[in-house]
Amino acid sequence: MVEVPSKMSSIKLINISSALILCFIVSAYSQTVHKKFEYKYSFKPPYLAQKDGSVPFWEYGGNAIASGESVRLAPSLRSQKGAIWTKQPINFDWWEVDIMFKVTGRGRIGADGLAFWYTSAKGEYTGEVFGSSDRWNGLGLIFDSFDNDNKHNNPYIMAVLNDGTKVFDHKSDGSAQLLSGCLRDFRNKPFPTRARVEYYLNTLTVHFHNGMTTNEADYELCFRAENVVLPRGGYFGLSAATGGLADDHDALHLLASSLHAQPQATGQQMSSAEQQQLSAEYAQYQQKLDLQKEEYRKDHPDELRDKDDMEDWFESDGQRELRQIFQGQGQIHDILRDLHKKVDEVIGKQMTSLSMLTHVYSGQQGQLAPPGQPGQAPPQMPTLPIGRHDWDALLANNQMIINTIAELKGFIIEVSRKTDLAAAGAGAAGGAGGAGVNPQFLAELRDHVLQVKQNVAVVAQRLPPNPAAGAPQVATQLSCPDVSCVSMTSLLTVVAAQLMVMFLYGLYKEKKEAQAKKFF
Ligand SMILES: [Ca+2]
Ligand SMILES: [Ca+2]
Repeated sequence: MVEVPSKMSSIKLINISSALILCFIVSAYSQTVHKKFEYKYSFKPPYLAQKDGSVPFWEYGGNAIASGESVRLAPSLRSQKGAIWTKQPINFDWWEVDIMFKVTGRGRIGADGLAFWYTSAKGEYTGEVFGSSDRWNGLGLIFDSFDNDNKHNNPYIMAVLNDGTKVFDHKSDGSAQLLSGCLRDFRNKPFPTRARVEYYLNTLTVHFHNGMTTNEADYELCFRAENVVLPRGGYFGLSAATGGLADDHDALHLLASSLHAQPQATGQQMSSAEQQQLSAEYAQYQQKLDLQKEEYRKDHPDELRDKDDMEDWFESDGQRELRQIFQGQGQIHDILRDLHKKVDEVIGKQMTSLSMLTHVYSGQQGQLAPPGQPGQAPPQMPTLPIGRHDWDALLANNQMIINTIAELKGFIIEVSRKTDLAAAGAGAAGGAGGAGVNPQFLAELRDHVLQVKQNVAVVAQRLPPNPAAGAPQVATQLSCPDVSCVSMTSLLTVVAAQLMVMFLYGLYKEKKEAQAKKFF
């Protein structure tokens, strides 16, 4: 009797404690990670590249071209290589990098791919591995488009660690060298694809956004690897290469953040000298930009207006249609994701209820099983949820009610039928008293009256003051002086009135039921 609640409470306790531990871990983890955006190791539009083509804090080479909106690491021409690297080595241990890129090409398959690097030294622009040097020291996160080993497992995303000695095995797509990876298609997506690389406390985590939407929530885990040791003070880089087949490889942004266990107050700690220098730099850039804009406007007044007009106000039918399709698909995707979440919730709740039910039921079974304990009180019914025998009882009750209602209905129909017959008989006899009544009906009535009289007589016999009251014999005009006697006519009247009331009730009920049926 005490066992079920104790079991329940112990399980609840375990659940609560495990949830608490999980909460603690999650909150500890999320609380301790402090992110700080590192603009000196990032690039993003607009004004990604300046007028002279340089990207602030970055240097690029090979066939790479930087514009205001993106860096084309390798264009869709044969055997191109290009890369972009941070100028300064990274001065923090743990980091997160979000890369937005597009790999697009006309072919069903493309080549070669794109790579993100964190290496102890910048790569050569003439290197052999996706636009960068082989035998690197550090991490290469490679987006390999082309299936060299013909195992139908590309495009593939993989992390390859190197200590500066290994040569990347292109023939096997690095399948024997990779740390971890995931099979994801990143080519020709409606929106830019994204990768979020996190390196924190020697754990490397890569999330990938497949570019089917622009929703920030659509990152999926590609892999997580622990005990990853990368050299300190490395450089971030992005590179790409084409081969016989060629895609355009565009990097749209690279946003780097440093990750810290303690909150960073560097914003306040920044020396005033550095602050002044930075604001001076910013003002200088702004002035330069305004000047250049002004000059450009003066030089090409028509071109600018035309260009603006064309680009801002018109779109081709195809573009419009595509845009609408993508918008529609995006909405469908959002709704599907919501539905998915809700279904998950429902399934979760169902599983919980099911396990609770099973637990309670098995607990009851276990208690009822041991016999030979007659003195024991019956097991206490748990308040929630309802046991199986409750359901059985409920079902039985329900069936009984249905049967009773059916019987009542039959009875009422019969009564109403008889009343109709009686009324018809009375009408045929021209209202001549009870003479025209159906004989069968009369006989039944007589029978009933007889029964009533017999009952009355039995009661009268039992009454002590007048034990001499005669026993009822026949259905004639019997005088019964001790009991209040009822004459045949008055009895008939009462019975007829009763029948009338029942008939009316029957009619009323039928009507009500007919009305109720309309709603089902
Ligand atoms: Ca390959
Ligand atoms: Ca392959």
